[in-house]
Amino acid sequence: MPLPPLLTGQVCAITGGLTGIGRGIALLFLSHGAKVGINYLASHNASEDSLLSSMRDEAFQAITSRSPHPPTSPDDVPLLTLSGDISTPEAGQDLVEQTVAKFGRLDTFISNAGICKFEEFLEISPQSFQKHLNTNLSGAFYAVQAAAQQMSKQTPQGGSIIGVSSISALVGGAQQCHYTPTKAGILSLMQSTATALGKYNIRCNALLPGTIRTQLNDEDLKDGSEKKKYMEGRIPLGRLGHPDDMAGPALFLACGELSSYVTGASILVDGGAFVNFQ
Ligand code: RM4
Repeated sequence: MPLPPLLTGQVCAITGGLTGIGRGIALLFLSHGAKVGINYLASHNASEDSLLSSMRDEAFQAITSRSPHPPTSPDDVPLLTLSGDISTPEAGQDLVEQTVAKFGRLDTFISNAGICKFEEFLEISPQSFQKHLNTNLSGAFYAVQAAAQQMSKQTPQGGSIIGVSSISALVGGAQQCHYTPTKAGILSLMQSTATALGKYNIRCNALLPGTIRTQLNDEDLKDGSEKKKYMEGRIPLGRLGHPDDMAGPALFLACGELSSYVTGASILVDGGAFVNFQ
């Protein structure tokens, strides 16, 4: 028996929502009755048009499988898609403003957009370092600030902010020296914003995905590679994660009925990898 819709009428916005973890969360939230705005980086994916239209179709099916009153066609799915480069302050503001203009308010905001290019530390250029910092950490800061400005002024006041950090906030990665500090930064951002925003009834929490198979690690974890075999071997649940594995924990944090006293927390979703030392 599927769960009943848990986010009926809620408005959510997600950065980096067209692919990977962001897309998985957006689809589950839509199926639970939420209205969703997503941001994505234009032309970042060769198949952008087909990703956009397949998302509407998948959302339509997901909603139909759960809701007693599904929309009549994929065109009626309450999904807003906006392109924008999240490393600029304007992209986060635009996502918040347009989501509110279309759906009326903002209940949950998920800062998810991120990049990771696996590179040897001795070869990381200043440009590559800056790009990781600007997209992953500055982008999260600007977008979360825009979301919090909206949530603090709306009636009823408040909301839930989720920062997609990583197991990489807690452990190192030899080819991720430009990336892991940004993920530690997002964890820290959620801790500080939780303390700053409690007075506005805004909860802030970090999600820490383990090794989730997405386009970020397409090359690093390609089928048949030693690295893929190694990673699968050190995960007690015996498999890499799937974007859908992140969606349930995000739903918990979005749903006030389930998590109203949870703020400043972090949820590690890694199949047990972190604790599996020996
Ligand atoms: C994660 C973690 C994973 C890696 C991705 C790209 O945060 O380090 O192992 O595959 O980043």
